[in-house]
Amino acid sequence: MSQQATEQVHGHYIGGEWTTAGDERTFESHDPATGEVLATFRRGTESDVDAALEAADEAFEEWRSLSYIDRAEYLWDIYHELRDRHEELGEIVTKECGKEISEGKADVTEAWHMVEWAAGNARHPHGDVVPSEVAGKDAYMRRKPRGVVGCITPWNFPVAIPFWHMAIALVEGNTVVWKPAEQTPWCGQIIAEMFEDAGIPDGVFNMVQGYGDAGATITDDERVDTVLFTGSAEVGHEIADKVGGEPGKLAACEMGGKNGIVITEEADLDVAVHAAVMSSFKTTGQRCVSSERLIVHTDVYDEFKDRFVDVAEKVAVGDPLEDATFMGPAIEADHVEKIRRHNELAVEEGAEVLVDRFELADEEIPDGHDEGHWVGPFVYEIDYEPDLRCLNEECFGPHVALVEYDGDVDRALEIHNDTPYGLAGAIISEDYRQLNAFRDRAELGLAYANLPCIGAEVQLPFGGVKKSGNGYPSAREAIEAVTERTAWTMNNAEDIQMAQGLSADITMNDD
Ligand code: UN1
Repeated sequence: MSQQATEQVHGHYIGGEWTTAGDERTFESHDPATGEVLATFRRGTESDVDAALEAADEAFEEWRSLSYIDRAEYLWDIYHELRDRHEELGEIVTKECGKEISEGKADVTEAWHMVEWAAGNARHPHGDVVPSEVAGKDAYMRRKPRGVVGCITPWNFPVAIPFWHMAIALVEGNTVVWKPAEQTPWCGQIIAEMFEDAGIPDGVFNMVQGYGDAGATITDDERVDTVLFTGSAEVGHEIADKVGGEPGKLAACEMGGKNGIVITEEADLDVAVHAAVMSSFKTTGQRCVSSERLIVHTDVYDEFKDRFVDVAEKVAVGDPLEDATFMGPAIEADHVEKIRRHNELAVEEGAEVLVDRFELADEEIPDGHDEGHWVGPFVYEIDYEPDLRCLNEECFGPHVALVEYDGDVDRALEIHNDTPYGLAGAIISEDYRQLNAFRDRAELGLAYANLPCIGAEVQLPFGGVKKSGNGYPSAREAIEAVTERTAWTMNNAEDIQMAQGLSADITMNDD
């Protein structure tokens, strides 16, 4: 499938075949900047998921018996295709999910970085040689694939996150059934075509397009051994709850955050403003790691506020395909409504609004883009109180609170940690003791110093604590979720000797 929208209805990729069997219902992918229909897709049903799981289950034995390096070869083909088609795919990402073009391209770059990590890792050691108390014994920790992995991915990183999940799962010897986000099926289609082009054996990789009902059918099925999920806390917790009740099944879920940046009295305010603007407004605030709370020391509060507000007033919202754009549109009309509700909630809870560009001025909306889902920065200040919903609930938009604090870094940490989430965050300070205090005590999976809290590299573990996640569905940590460990102990001696001083003598009644 190329850049042109087509009349064709695109199907699922199951057992090495494209299929439009099953339900007649379809859905469309739209450009969030124009409202234009990009392509039409078949909506997956229980029977499509069933066929995909059957194919994945059947393909597993043969796939697992290949060497790591042979499995990785298929991924190397995809790595090259992602690189060769960087510009084209970056534009498709931007058209389908509205991220500005540097972000569209970075999504594709992040995808090939993950493929490179996973395929390169095929040649690295995959276990440990473990010493034994008994000289005649060799002990090892080995890994084997779990089986069928169900992958459910979000729209905001429509190329990168599928590869966070699938590159690792496949190289480790699992087969995959994947449901892309319903907002970005075009990216899903292209990724499936890449697996087909790479000649991956039938049934090893399967894709079913559709909505949450298709996703739930995947996660609920007993043939699925591991679920990898990245998306909303609501869905993630439902999956974690259900899967937790099924012995032998695992779920690694990465959900949202109510991420904060602490700006202390020792901050360099150039760095603080830059980091806060990037973290709050890049991707129109629609990253799990975007910041929605700026916790600022009273000594630098007024100056930081003036400077941050000044940039938030002017930051360029517009056509995401234009290089000069900083923020593209929100993903869909319902999401704009959700952002509106969060902005209103803050006001109801006593916020002092500093910037309200929720309704953009007519002249800010690019020509021919009237049907886009436009929304600009919303910045407010509010006195900290533990129970404020606006400081606890994730908006997933360009909606950010300034909270003033007085006292030492412990006070900042107390406010910072007072949310149910714990994904990403940052501290801006020139004082290494403050930085170290944040590093050690901020309740987070991803902590940054003098940087934005977005933009993690793929070789780092990615995931959160508290409500933000229960596992790390990316890179090294995904290996834990898609493999079983075996402690393999082998005796090289001629007799049996036990550890821990345990007697190996067998005594009998007539001894
Ligand atoms: C997400 O926030 O949904 O760290 C994923 C980052 C990206 C991934 C973000 N590498 O900002």
